[in-house]
Amino acid sequence: MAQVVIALGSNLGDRKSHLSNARRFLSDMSTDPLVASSIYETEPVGEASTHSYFNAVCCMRTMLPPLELLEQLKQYEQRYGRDPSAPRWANRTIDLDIIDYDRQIISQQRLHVPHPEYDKRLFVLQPLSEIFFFFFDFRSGQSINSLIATAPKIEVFKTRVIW
Ligand code: A4P
Ligand code: MG
Repeated sequence: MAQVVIALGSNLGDRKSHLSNARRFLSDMSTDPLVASSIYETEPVGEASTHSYFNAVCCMRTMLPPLELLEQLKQYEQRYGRDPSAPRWANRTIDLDIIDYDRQIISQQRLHVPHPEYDKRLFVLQPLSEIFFFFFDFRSGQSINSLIATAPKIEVFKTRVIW
């Protein structure tokens, strides 16, 4: 059984509903109760992203191997309005990224885990620190607080949105 951290992001349409629906989907897939962070409103990173985001992080458990899990996430994104031909980092209804899969390093054409650059993204690190206070990057040994301190600064607000 693998413990998996998924990052959720939405900056198009009804962002709260997109996150809530995706949370239910992850919960249904998880063999154990899902652990979810609060929703954070975050400044968009990258030129192709123009609207502010709702971001969150969930931790699930699954028997699915990494590539099968990725396939499920990609199918879900397309069912829920994500345009697969949009350029990288474009505005999106829902983005589901595998941040960590059972503390493994995976380097395949379609899947890189830990997710590239998650350790420099406050929109992932801040919600991650809420559910995993003792998280550390197992490659560098850096604690989550130290990653947060050194990541490029963007505006990140913890919301009280119930989801
Ligand atoms: N892929 C490789 N590794 C992974 C992985 N660990 N998890 C491949 C998921 N997918 C992975 O990803 C494109 C392809 O990467 C997939 O088909 C898969 O085979 P994608 O998630 O569909 O596209 P993307 O999101 O545009 O690219 P990427 O690299 O995931 O970018 P990010 O990191 O998601 O950045 N600003 C704020 N504030 N909040 C955000 O959430 N997100 C982005 C996108 C930009 N700016 C943002 C946010
Ligand atoms: Mg992504």
